[in-house]
Parts: sequence; structure tokens; C-alpha cells
Amino acid sequence: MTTVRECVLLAFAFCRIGLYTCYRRIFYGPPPPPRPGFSAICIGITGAGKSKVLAVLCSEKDEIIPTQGFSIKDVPFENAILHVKEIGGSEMLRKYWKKYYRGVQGIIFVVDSSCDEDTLKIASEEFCKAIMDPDLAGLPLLVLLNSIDQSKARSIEEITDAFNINELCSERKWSIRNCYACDADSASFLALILAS
Ligand SMILES: Nc1nc2c(ncn2[C@@H]2O[C@H](COP(=O)(O)OP(=O)(O)OP(=O)(O)O)[C@@H](O)[C@H]2O)c(=O)[nH]1
Ligand SMILES: [Mg+2]
Repeated sequence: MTTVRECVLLAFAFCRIGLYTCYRRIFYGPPPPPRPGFSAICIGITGAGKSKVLAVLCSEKDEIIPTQGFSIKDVPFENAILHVKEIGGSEMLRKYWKKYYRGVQGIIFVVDSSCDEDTLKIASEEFCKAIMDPDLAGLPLLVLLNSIDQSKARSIEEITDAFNINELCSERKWSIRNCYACDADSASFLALILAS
């Protein structure tokens, strides 16, 4: 008796699933095709604003604290999902950056455009080191200038020169953009070229 009752309930459950699927198809159309996923690395020295930028892109409102080790975020765009690995930029952690390079498909380098000269020099040295790494050779690059709301913020041209990007990146697709706590538009550059 129990078995018959279970069979009826099971059949009823399948009918419900079937009816719900038909309802969705009729009123909402077929499900959207899955978006391709790409992996990117997000680097830059501590305080550059990497976590903040990624939190904005993921619509997160959590308190921002310095990244210990690394953190992974899935950033959704219309045409792709970027699986971004942010690595902490403190002096102690920078020597481990290269351990995370293998297998990534794009690079995001975040710079605090309002930092002092010494910090900018360190940032440009770290940038050069990262960009020259064989594991990152030829990968698309997005440089994000953060903290442009600050009075001492440098321009895109100043950072491009300070980092010698034109010369260092002649063999790859790259873009440098302003981002005040970042907008999805500037970061979607990377998703766009990876998906193309
Ligand atoms: N004024 C201003 N402050 C910002 C901006 N972006 C980030 N900050 C602040 O800068 C501080 C450092 O930002 P984080 O996102 O933690 O920097 P990070 O690059 O992730 O640093 P690490 O994880 O230590 O490598 C935080 O207090 C942020 O709120 C910005 O565009 N403008
Ligand atoms: Mg961080």
C-alpha cells in the first residue's frame, strides 16, 4: 500500500516539475546560453584598492580589509564571467605573486593614482616584474587607476609614462582606465577581449 502511495506521489512530483518547465518556457523563453568563464589575476601594491574595486564590481558591501594571502571573486558581465584572483600586495606577499600566474588568461593591475612618489616607484617596479614574467607573456592587461577622487591623483598619461606601458606592453592588448571605486564599464574591457 505504501509503495503505491509513494509511486503516486512521485508521479505527481514529476508532473509538477514538467508543468513548471512548460510554464517557464512559454512565459520566459529558453534559458540564456551559459556565459563563458575566464580567469584573471588582480595585482597591485597594498592599498591600491584591488579589494574595493572587486567588491564594487560584485555589488558587495562588506567592510574592506587588507587581503591576507589571496581572495577569489566571480565578477559577472553580460558576455562573460571573470574569475578574478586578487593577491594581497603587502611587501611580504608580493614575492608570492608569481606562484599564482600560471593558467590565468588576463591581468588586472590596480594603481592608487594619488600615492606618493616612493610608492609609485615600487608600484612601477612590481608592474614591470609581473609583466615580464614568462607565465604572463602576451596576456591582455587592464590597468585601473584608482582613487582619482583624491586631489593628488595623477592622470592616465602620467601613469602610462611612469610605468613605461607603451614600451613594455607593445606585444599585448592593454588598456588603462580611470576608476573611482570602479565602474563595470572599465573592467568589462577585459571580459570583452577575453570573450572575443
Ligand atoms: N578615496 C578612495 N579610497 C579608496 C578607493 N579605493 C579604495 N579605497 C580605500 O583604500 C583602502 C585600501 O583599499 P583595498 O581595496 O583594501 O586595497 P588592496 O589593494 O586590496 O590592498 P591589499 O589587499 O592589502 O593588497 C581602503 O580603505 C579603501 O576603502 C578610491 O577610489 N578612493
Ligand atoms: Mg585587498
